[in-house]
Amino acid sequence: HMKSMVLKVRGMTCMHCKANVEQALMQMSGVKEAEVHLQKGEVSVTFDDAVVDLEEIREEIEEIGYEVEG
Ligand code: 9UX
Repeated sequence: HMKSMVLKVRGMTCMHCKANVEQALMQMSGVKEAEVHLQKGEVSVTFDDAVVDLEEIREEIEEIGYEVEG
């Protein structure tokens, strides 16, 4: 079923960072929504947990150069 999470992510400082993270996540199968809030250093993601899991989402964010907290 659909699940929404907010991740704390370090290193997102400009509009390109925002677009990079949102586009990388939106390209993953199972991800329905991804939105970066730069000032808060947060990524909101909505995904189908039958298709993709949080660990894969974390790995994708780290792969493109940002650091997921926790
Ligand atoms: Mo902006 Mo983000 O120049 O990694 S793309 S800082």
